[in-house]
Amino acid sequence: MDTTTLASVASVIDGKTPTSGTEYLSRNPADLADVVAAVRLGPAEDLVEAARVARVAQAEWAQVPAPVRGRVIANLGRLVEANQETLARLVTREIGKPYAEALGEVQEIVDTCDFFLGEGRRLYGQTVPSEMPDKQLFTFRVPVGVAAIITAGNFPVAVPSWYLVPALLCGNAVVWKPAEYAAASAAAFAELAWRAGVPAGVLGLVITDGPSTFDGLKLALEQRLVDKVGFTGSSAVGEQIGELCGRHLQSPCLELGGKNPMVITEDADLDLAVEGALFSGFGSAGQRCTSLGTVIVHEDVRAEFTRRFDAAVRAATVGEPHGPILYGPLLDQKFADSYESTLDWIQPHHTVLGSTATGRITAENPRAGFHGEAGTGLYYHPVIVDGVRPDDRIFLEETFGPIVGIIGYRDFEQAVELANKPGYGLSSAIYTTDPTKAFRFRQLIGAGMVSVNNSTSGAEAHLPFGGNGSSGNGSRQSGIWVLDQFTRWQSMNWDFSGKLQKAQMDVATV
Ligand code: UN1
Repeated sequence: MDTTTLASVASVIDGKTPTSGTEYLSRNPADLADVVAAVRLGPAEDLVEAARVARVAQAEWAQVPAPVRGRVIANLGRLVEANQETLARLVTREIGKPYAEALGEVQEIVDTCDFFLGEGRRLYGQTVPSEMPDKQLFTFRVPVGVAAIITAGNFPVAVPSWYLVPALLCGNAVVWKPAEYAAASAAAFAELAWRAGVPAGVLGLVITDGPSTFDGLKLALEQRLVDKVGFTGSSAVGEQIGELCGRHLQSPCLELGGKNPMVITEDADLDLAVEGALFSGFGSAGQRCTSLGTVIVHEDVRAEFTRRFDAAVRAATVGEPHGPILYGPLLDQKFADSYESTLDWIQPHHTVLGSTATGRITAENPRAGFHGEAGTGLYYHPVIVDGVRPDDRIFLEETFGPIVGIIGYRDFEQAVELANKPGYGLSSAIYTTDPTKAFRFRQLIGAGMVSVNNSTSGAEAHLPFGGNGSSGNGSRQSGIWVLDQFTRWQSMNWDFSGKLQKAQMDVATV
């Protein structure tokens, strides 16, 4: 895979590139002068056309035996593995993800392919007993049809693979709309999928901006060209997508934001908790949906935890993504702009304990540009906000940046109540040496994912991934559970008695 020549990126529909559109420059956030790709943003019609093509191609793809589709997924896994470093380098260059994390991200695709390649030989249905003699009941998984997958750019290839791989394996066609600021990474991944044997019509790549995506999706749904929508992104946009799908009686797969809490009990191993808070609060510059939002720490250990956490943050390096860093720049200018407004909320009434690589307390300036020349990259200091209050925006809203709040608690039930308060329900963590508290936390927390003595981020690719409340509609990705998103159950009953046996009426009484 040669990504150095990937200078222009556009929609690819049925193997062809439409020509209309406006130009957007995908820039390296570590060095804004470095243009990664000229991205052509197509009109809403691109999405409709891709869905039209997909509708036709899907009928044929569904006839390909599932084990053969599994072979295609196996090919994809092998190709991604063979191109792991090239793809990771492109991801790092395009969104500033630390190279070590980018390698891990690409590995997540390989893991997903590993998991699903064998599923082609299973996709089990069931045989079910009937209430009547000489009659047999069955269930089958059937593909949903055409899936429109709209993904974010913070995980520009791994999270899309969570949708694409199972959707294709199950016999669906996919129209994929990646984030425009990560379009080059997406195009490189799609290229590998086509090379692996996914037919051109079965996977369409659509590069449009937000409003055109929404318009295109609306039209495609109205024309009954899309049967399932998968969306990873903000809760606000997720609500709009949910509303649109609901009008067509569809239930989308929504993977939205998070304000993920970490409870630290009085008996916790504080060094372990500091490590977990550092990784999940500041890894990927806090731009994971699973990033840590607020530490909820017992008052007996709060001062000590805060001291150690602050020291760890001060010791960490922020900077060039290929260096030995904790995190690099923010993803893109629009994320930097929105993070700037978060910094505006916290300024007036908080003690800001964050620090820079050089150890300067950031209270005076938790703003950009401390690595390299000012203005060259979208770099931000890490910020710890001690003493957040339960009705503060910083406690309630996702920030998607390198900022972590701290709040104290006295009573365990109160800690769980605080953990649930923001109304998101994606990931959560508890650091404790008391198994009773760990289980109690698991029972009471509203999150889809719970870590015990581990960070809120870093989910493995074969457990159900997803959230509740503002984090999603309860749909789950990853592992076998995602099959329920991309197949529908069909039941069959077969009466071989040679007479009409009426269910509920002709049943033998005992
Ligand atoms: C996301 O940020 O959308 O659990 C997904 C994690 C990753 C996935 C994050 N494996 O941190």
